[in-house]
Amino acid sequence: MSWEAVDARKLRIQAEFDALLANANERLPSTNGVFCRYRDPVLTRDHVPLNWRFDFSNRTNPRFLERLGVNAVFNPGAIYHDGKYLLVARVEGADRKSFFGIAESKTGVDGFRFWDQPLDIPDGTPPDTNIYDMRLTQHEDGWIYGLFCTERKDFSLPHDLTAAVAGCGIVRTKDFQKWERLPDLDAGPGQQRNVTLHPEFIDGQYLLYTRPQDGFVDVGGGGGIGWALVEDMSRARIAKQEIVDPRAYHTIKEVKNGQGPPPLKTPHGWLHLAHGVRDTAAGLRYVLYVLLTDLEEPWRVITAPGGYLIAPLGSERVGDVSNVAFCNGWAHDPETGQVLIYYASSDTRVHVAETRLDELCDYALNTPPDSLSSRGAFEQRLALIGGRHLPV
Ligand code: M1P
Repeated sequence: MSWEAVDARKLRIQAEFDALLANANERLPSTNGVFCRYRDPVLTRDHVPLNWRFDFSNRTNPRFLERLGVNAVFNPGAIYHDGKYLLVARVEGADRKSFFGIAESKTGVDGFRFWDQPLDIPDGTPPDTNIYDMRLTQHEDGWIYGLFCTERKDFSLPHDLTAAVAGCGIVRTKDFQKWERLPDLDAGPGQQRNVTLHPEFIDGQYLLYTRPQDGFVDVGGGGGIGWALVEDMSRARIAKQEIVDPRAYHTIKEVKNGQGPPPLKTPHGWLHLAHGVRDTAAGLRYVLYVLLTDLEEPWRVITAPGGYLIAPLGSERVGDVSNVAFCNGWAHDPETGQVLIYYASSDTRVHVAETRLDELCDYALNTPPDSLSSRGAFEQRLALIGGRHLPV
């Protein structure tokens, strides 16, 4: 290929990248009144800075070939910080390994741009094989914590090359520049994924939402989303965990579920967003649902609307792991009440859904629970058609 052709390709790739980052997003009309989707994903693999993929030197890369491919950008932790929306996204290379990148936007719905350098998280002890899905919590102790999954080979099964162990890694920062890695959560026997830190102390202790699981993929006897107390995040250890939100037969969370971002405080209770998983002939299906728990005892569910709030729709349904909606980050602006839900579709890209805290509370308080049978669901539908109050 000639120098001219290489230069032309370089210019085209740079121009496409610049156009993508300048692209204004468009809010779509809401179909259910609870939230609005946006036309375009807010983060994709194409948003990753070009110098994370290409060596731009004519001397060492005269053909301008991609040196390190990026497969997907998904499952970001989110925070509204210093008047900006920050996403700590899972950036997955072509080699399947993930790392974190921070992307920033003024609007929260478009213009996300990755910071120049990916996040430098010190290696764990023992070393991590893969790290992903950070949940960010601005805690009342003054730190911003990032809890993420650390995956390692299960050396008790050396011949099973799929055998892995999931645990909870912990970092903290005050300014998103300096990060301190703390020891991994000691959760006793079993595995953990989808661990989230509650933003307030409970009797002077830290509250974690957990997801005990027997295997790396199968939760086995793990009964659902749990909670546990921790005295000190710099030596986080849980002695006892109890289930807050159990799995249930013939629901959206029959196979497993997991806490999403930290809950939001509302006048009615703590508002939680979680994912529920069921099995189908086409594989697992992940959807997002809402829960409200007590303000004083956040482990006590007050109301649990039946069904899902967000399920993968249209092109969201297709990707690396199809039929998945997953969320570990949302951002609440207390001045306007706006809530931006950053959900990833099919382990491939990140979207935003816009809603308000009062609308989510209305949804949570006035959507009837799963009746657990067709007859019960029919009666709920009949009550709605007949204009009768729906019991919640
Ligand atoms: O592939 C779907 C999701 O699977 C896992 O979630 P869970 O632990 O609930 O099964 C995670 O690996 C998540 O990253 C992924 O999006």
